Amino acid sequence: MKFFRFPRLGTLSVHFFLTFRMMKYRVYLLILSLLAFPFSGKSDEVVLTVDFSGEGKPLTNFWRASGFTPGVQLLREDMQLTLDYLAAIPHEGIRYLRPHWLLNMVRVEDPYGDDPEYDFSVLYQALDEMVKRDLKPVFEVMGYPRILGEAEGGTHRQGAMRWVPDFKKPAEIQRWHDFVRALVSGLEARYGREELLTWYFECTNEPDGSDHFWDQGIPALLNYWDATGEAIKSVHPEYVFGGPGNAHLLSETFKAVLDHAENGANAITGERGSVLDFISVHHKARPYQMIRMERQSFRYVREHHPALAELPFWNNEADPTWGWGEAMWWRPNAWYAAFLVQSVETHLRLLIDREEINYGYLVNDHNFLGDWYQRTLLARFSAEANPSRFQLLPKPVYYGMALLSFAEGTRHAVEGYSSEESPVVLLAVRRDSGEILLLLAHGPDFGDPRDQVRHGPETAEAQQRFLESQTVSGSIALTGHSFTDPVYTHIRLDQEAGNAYGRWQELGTPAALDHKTYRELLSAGQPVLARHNTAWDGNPIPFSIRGAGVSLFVISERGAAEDAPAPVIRKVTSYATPDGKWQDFIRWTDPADRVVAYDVWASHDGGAYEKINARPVLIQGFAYPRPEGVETVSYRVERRME
Ligand code: 8U8
Repeated sequence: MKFFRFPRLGTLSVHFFLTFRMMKYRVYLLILSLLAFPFSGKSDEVVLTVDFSGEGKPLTNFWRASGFTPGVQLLREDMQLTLDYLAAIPHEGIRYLRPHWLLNMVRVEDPYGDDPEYDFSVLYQALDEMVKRDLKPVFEVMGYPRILGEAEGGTHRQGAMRWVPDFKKPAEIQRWHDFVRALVSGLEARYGREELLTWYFECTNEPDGSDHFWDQGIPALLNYWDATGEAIKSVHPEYVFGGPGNAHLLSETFKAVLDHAENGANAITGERGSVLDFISVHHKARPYQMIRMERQSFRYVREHHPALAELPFWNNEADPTWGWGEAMWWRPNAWYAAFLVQSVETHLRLLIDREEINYGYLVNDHNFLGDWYQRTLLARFSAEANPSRFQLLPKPVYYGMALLSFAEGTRHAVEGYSSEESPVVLLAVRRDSGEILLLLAHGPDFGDPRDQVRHGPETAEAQQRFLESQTVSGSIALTGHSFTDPVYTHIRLDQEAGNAYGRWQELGTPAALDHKTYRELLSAGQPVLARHNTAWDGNPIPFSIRGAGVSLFVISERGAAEDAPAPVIRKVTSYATPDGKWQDFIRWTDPADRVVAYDVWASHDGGAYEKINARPVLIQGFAYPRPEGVETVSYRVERRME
């Protein structure tokens, strides 16, 4: 059995000079972990059944989003390669991005004069990077223009003198209104009305969170709200504005915004009520705990503001815990991918079905730039001497988003969970293509994902041991389908399959990656095609997952994708690597609306085409560290049938 050690944990077990207090603390921790994991080594046997004969319920991807901060990172090349990766997730599996502080990119001269001029060019440059990849913002109206020239009356914020209105003063509220109107009109002129109708505008992030986000109190926030909402609507009444994206469950700010939206005196129109097109909250927890928090927030709305209860309800920072930058051992592992699937499945089963919530978007804030242990989709490697050059390795959480992207169509009920809070969940979907998709996730609850930050490495080790001792096996029985010559495909992501982090550890945790290692780790991280278009006899499909994992089973009619036109390469972008070489990212689209595995072929300097992927590619993109000395490369992408 492979045991993947967290490198920062290994050395800490032997300490000769423990103080008495530390000893006491360790004994306490030991007792705590024994109490927390009384059933170590649990092995579940589960028989799941799905009947596809009924109509099912429509399922569209309501989790196709991510977030990061600050927005100015869009101008960095490592974020741009990250965006290439997001755009390569099939079926627009990530379409929306929610960056903070976008307005810090705006510049203004003479903000207090009669006719202030705003310069949006840097903001446009940043948004262009998203829009050209078909990514759309959840546009938080957040941040403050930087003052050019004389900055009299400005406020020092985020490294510059900025125009920060006092939202208690009517003249400044009006000025902010006019600024937001100029902003949205400018966006409309640049990107078009049709495009903006697909965006979302949101208030400033977590106004009940730290002062860093909002420090003017609730009455001023409500004035900001009116000015922002009315300005957006004045450009087009169907542009969407919502919030409040509160950090704390049922906070005063959350309640005040709801009350103001329904009953408040509007600071701009003088009428009753304010704009609120969707309600957003931030509840970060393990899936079943997260559901309880969202249920509490939603029930508050239904009870106190029934008029708002039909609005789309979002959790747009639906992470396992807060603290994106703090190291957590489970982030490079399949548990985080399983968490995503569990989160989607529990939202459907326990909130959307039971509470009849009009659910908006479930957004994980997981697109930060950082390492294996931080809240990132890709682990970043770079040389200290040249931080603008980098290599990126997709983590299981990235491929989790990719596997989830296929889950659209009609969903069918699953029977056979051992309890309502089952550690193994299944999404059963019939796609419009006719494929049946079974997305199975095993994400055992190992305790609080923050415990490593609170209690240190021993707790993390205990959690990891517990997780790895949990296995589940069983089968999925299907009825009510009508295939004539079915085949099935099995894609795995777990401790053995798609574990680039594990391979990186076996290689001795190199801080810098040479080209060969980079290529090897890119390949090791890909989910594994355990079976591909294998005849299916209709019998229950067996599964087995040790530790955390995600398994995607796809059942389809044999040869169904064979006649579809070939995939089309959309873009090849070159980025420098830390060792002075080049990597190309090849991105394509595929007219076949199916779960497909690809091969990528390259011709170097006009030579014969050779296959450059060691293993089948399951996304619509491929990073290729180019061999040294090669000047031009042409690419071709093919669907793999066998
Ligand atoms: C300390 C803290 C507690 C909490 O409940 O929520 C927080 C949210 C806390 C600190 C920061 C905070 O900011 C949001 O969450 C961040 C995070 O790292 O979890 C980021 O994901 C977000 O950008 C930020 O909105």
